Amino acid sequence: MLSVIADKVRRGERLTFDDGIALFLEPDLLAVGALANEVRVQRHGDKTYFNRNLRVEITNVCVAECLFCSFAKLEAHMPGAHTMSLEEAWHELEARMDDPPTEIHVVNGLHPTLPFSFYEDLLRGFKHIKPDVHLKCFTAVEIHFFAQHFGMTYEEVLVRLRKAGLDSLPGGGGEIFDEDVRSRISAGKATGAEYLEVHRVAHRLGMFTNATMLYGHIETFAHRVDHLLRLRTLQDETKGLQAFIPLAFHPDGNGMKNLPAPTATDDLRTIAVSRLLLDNVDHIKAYWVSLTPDVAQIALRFGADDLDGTVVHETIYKTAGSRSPGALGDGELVRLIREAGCTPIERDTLYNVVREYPRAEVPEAAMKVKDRKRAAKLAIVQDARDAKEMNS
Ligand code: V47
Repeated sequence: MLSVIADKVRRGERLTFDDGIALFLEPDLLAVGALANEVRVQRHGDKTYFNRNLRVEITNVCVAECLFCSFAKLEAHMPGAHTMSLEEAWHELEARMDDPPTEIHVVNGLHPTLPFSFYEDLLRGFKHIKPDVHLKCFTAVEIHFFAQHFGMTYEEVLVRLRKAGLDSLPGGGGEIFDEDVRSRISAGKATGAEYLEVHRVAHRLGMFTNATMLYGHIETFAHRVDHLLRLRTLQDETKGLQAFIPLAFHPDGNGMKNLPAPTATDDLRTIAVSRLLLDNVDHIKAYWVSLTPDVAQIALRFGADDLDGTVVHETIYKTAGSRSPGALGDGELVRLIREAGCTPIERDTLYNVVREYPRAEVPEAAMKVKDRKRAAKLAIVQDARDAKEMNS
């Protein structure tokens, strides 16, 4: 069966729902990964992207009750509930202006009482501090909530936020589109159709967005394939999706804590199947916070071409049991990429190249200790030179 699918992929033929299921059931995981890597290499060669981004989670107060979420608090007075003031949020950026991020990624709970002007002021303030920072803020679920809560259409919400500085939408809130699964794990927020419609409207307005899928809980392979194909259909229509990010379920401290987390082979297979089915989406992200840096690095040879970014200050996965570090320096991301035999590219949010790093001649791990030390020293000197050049 895999050889039939491989022939289709090599002929540039579109894969079907049944092909997707067959890829999930194929015993030879490495062969599925190799096929996905072929597609990845055809699209991007060995280029592997990352960016310098700052995550800001303004509030964890949220009226939705998602079973998988360990981050949200239903009401503002509950222990652990927090909402930043605008000044506190802006300070997150001000404090990093020595080595500023190129992107701010904001994810919030659905807060019942913050006024719409709070979100507009938030964006304006960030742009005031750093006019060229890219603001990737508010998931489609949040945009749907704003529309309902403030009595606006999706278009009206997006137009007002764009005027205040919004540049693109992150992919959060995709979960699983299947109506039955979605109503069981995340009632009280945008449906799959509404999530897709927000993205459709954003694309129509000329914005780019990302999309996600939360896998490894109560859904089946059929639900995952269905999710991927609904995204592929949207992308055929709008071409506005930049990247797809499969998110591995983390069970600690949430309403599905009795379920085991997906294993590394499931993570790698899901990345590979996503690459193969989403033939019209350019980038597949191996989000290291969700996968761990180790699995994310291997995923770069299973179809993924992007590690997301430095992600300073993430708490959604931390509270759900992630053992990934809180942030990775660009040097660490570069090393992970190089050791996977790929060429690191620092990008901005829209995939413009900020800096291309040379590919490692010899994998660092293959060097003698004294050469590794020398290489590390040279890299530090080079980084310092580059930083000086960029600042002059
Ligand atoms: O929307 C919440 C998910 C998302 C858990 O667009 C969980 O570039 C696993 O969307 N286990 C937020 N997942 C993160 C996100 C994201 C990350 C990186 C890049 C981009 C992008 C977007 O995390 C939420 C939800 O779907 N999530 N709880 C959990 N226990």
